[in-house]
Formats: sequence, structure tokens, C-alpha cells
Amino acid sequence: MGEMNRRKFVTYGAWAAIVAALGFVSGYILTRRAQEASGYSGRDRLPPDQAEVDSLQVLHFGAVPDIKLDEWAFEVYGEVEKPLKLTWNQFAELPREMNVSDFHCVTGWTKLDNRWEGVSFREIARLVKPTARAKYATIECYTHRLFANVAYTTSLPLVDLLRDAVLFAYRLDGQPLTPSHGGPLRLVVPHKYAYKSAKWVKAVKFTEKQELGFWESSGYSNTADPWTNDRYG
Ligand SMILES: Nc1nc2c(c(=O)[nH]1)N[C@H]1C(S)=C(S)[C@@H](COP(=O)(O)O)O[C@H]1N2
Ligand SMILES: [Mo]
Repeated sequence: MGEMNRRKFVTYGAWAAIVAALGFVSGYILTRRAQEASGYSGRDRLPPDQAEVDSLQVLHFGAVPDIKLDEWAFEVYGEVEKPLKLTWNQFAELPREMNVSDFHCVTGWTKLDNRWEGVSFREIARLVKPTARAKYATIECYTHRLFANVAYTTSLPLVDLLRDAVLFAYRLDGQPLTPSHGGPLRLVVPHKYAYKSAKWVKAVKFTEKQELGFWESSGYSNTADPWTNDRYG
């Protein structure tokens, strides 16, 4: 090998090592952030009595609603100074965030490392300016017309919704979110059991008192903390 070739070879080698190291470090950081986002603190990545599955299961009450993007709207109202109603194109222009988190269903399965992209709850709150009375929000969902009388809702304290990893997500693992997983838009609250992660989000109502959601009013925990096995109310 000539001197020039050797030098080139060494230079490429050094670059390859740097790229590999960056990949390794960013992989490590994403995994750590996924754990933190999901409330992980101890040694075991799985909350008590959960079993790992290798893909997100499809689970919901009723049937997948048929939502047309040009009729879709996202509304925010209640205890806010600036109520908001956005079309799909307007929503898509809001600042986009990406994060990786774990997903824990109360029926016992956990899917680790889901890469969600969308708009943070925090960004929405910034836009609507919650009043001083606002302490909670209820998430209201689109429903299939055959189940129109049982609209799915869930609610959470604003302190939970304002956490870093809480997103209104429209992409999952690099793809547009499919209807069965809540597309076009779902909420993701990784540090709670997944019934708090409402699919097919239609509206957000800021409230002074907490309203009980769909599963929460039929015996499931309102606080829904996977790390304390907090399944039933
Ligand atoms: N609108 C709506 N959202 C919902 C539900 C539902 O029945 N309706 N089920 C919840 C439950 S119990 C789970 S486990 C997750 C499942 O999300 P996935 O089907 O994308 O895995 O959605 C949550 N969000
Ligand atoms: Mo669930």
C-alpha cells in the first residue's frame, strides 16, 4: 500500500470509528430516554406483572372509525384563554417532536421502544393558554358510527400531560400512524397504562375538576401507574 493510500485508509478508518461510536452513543441515549419517558426507575425495564411482546397489539373498544383527513379537525376548549380548532394541514405545521418510549397495556403486555412523532401536549398548552383554574384535561375521541353512543374518553392531571414524552402522535416507527393504532392522531402517555393513550383524538377539554374516562368509570384505576401495579380503581 502506497503512502497516500495508507493515509486515506487510516482517515476512512477513523471516520468509520467515529460514526460507529456516535451510533452507539445515540442508541444508548434513546434507550435511556425511552426508559425515563415511561417512568422507569429500577433495574427491571418491565413493570410488575407485565410481559414483553414484540409488536404493539391492536386493542380498543368498538371498531376503528373511518376518518377522512379533509373532514378531520382537532379542537381544544374549556378552561383555556384561546380555544383552538385546527384542520389536518394546520396541525401538520405545528413543531414536530420525536421520542422513543415503552407502552404498557393494563391487560399485561408491554411493547418496548416505540418511536413516536407528533406534537407535544406542552406545545398545545402553550398555544391555548390554560386558565388559572385548569388542572386536568379530558381527551375526546372520534368513534365508529355504530358505536356513536359510547364515545371513548380519558383524562389526566395537567402535571402528567405536560411531561416531556407526552405527544399527540401521527407517526410511529418512521411510518404514518395507521388507523388501527389510532391514526390520524392519538395521544401517547408512556408513563401510564395505555388506556390513557387515547386513539383517534378529536378534542381536548381543559377542566377544573377531573372527569372520569371510559375505562376509569368502569373499574379501572384513574391514576393508572404501571410501576405500582395500579390497575383497578
Ligand atoms: N379511542 C380509543 N383509544 C384507546 C382505546 C380505545 O378503546 N379507544 N383503548 C386503549 C387501550 S386499553 C390500549 S392498550 C391502547 C392500544 O393501542 P394500540 O392498539 O395502538 O396498541 O389504546 C388505548 N386507546
Ligand atoms: Mo389496554
